[in-house]
Amino acid sequence: MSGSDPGGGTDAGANASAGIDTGGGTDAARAVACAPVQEQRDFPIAIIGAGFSGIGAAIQLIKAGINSFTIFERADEIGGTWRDNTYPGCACDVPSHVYSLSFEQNPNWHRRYATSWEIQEYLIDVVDKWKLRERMRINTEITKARFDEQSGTWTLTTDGGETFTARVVLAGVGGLVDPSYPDIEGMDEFAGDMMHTARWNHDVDLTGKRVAVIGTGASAVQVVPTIAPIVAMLAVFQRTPGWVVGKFDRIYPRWLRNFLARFPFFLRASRFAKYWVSELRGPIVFLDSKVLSKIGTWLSMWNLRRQVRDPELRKKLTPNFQFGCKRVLVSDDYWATFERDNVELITESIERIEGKGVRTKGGTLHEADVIVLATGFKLGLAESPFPVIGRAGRTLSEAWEGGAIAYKGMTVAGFPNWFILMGPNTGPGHTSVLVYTEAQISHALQAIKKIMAEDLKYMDVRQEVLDRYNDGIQKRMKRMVWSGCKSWYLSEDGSNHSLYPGFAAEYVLRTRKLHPGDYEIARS
Ligand code: N01
Repeated sequence: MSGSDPGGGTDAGANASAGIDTGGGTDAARAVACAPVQEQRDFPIAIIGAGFSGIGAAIQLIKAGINSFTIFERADEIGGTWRDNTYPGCACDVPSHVYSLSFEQNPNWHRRYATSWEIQEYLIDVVDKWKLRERMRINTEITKARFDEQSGTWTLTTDGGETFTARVVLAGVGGLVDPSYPDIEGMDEFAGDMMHTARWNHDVDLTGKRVAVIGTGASAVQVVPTIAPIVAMLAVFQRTPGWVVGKFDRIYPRWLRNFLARFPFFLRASRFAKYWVSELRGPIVFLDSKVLSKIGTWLSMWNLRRQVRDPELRKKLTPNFQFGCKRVLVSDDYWATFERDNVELITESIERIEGKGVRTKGGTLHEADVIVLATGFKLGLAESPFPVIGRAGRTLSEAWEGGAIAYKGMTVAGFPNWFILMGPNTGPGHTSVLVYTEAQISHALQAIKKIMAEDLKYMDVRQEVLDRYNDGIQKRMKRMVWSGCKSWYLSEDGSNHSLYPGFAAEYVLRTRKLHPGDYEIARS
């Protein structure tokens, strides 16, 4: 991995003169900074979540010379998605040279699309390099956050009943974290093993077993081809077929990895090229354009034709919604798996689950020893992750009654100094989410610097600024392809509070500069 010296704190001198705590700022800050971090209860900055966004934010704080922060992580290890998703075949579906932190680029990816364990190892290496564990409280779930207007501080309560205070909170709790379990009758009756892809039970050996997979989304297209060769029988229950394009994955040979490590310019060039290829292809995936969708459809149909010869099977696997409407799936071998003798595609709806397997509407019982639920996630960024109580006692859930909205995906009126990472309308359907996350981190960092340098009590985005921004986002949504079908992108009422309707580059430009006028500012 490359990157600047973690101990260095690049702008420490400049920030100290601006009043930011670099270990030598104001008295209060100095006292805070001098206490061992594990004993502290009061922080200028708290980060919630030690996934990609929390880790990225912590590094950028350190690089800016801001050392007084802590990270709360509810699990016993860092990594978020990449700690939790360990199902066979789990891998990134965005090229790893782009799906990694720009300030911690990694020449050592073993393949174009890294496996989940390699991404998790990368994150652990980054955390160790920056000594972030010293600033972390693992096994500590934040269960409530309350803002006190008088002091301009957030009080965070943990599952253990402890309380901590912070001036600024960076909430990096993730968008797709908690598994979504289907509501199928008889789930409790199943006599075999049942597991969700996002909570894989590695004690269950699938070798020679009859396995039923429910769901055919991004997780299924990875797990199905991986387990098919080892199981006795695989029944895949498809409710809606998805568009699948070729992955063209490949192993990066040692000489190439050595070359990229030796000449980081080429590593950056690879990232740059992959980023722009995905950006330029973006409109095919997100614009509601018949012409562009045709290109996507053609590419996917070509992929189907090269993988499946049986016309009946092809028909069953062909989606009937516009390309891009649901997340486009990426795989070189998912469709081909259905040509195997031990794999069956079941398109009849599920009636119920019974002790011996899955019964479909026509009355057939598909016997199984193991059921795998590849049924996706609850959309975390559509709702408050835990009670968050802002100014005048209003909760974030109340503020989001009509749908989750945040100014530039980060700040909500009435919740001062609370910055969401991977917040509403900041997900991409076409490129690496980390491009957005990094833009949010640098935006929040500008606000933090201002708050600390000017000793502000708080910055609270103006309601009218937030509303205007959200109106613009929702207006643009009408030109996007996502409303034509049902997917996790959409809330119950059909509105989209998850994806950003445009290019990543445009979002980055839009968030590049903090405009203090957009915020109500309270001074100490
Ligand atoms: O979940 P999904 P996922 N009966 O919601 C079906 C990210 N991700 O875990 O389409 C029967 O896409 C449901 O059917 P339908 C990525 O952003 C990334 O696969 O609603 N079926 C669907 O087929 C992705 O978009 C990677 O009709 C039921 C499936 O379950 C997101 O996570 C890897 C059902 C759920 O598909 C979610 O992907 C994996 C029921 N009751 C995931 N309920 C990377 O590589 C649901 N389904 C980075």
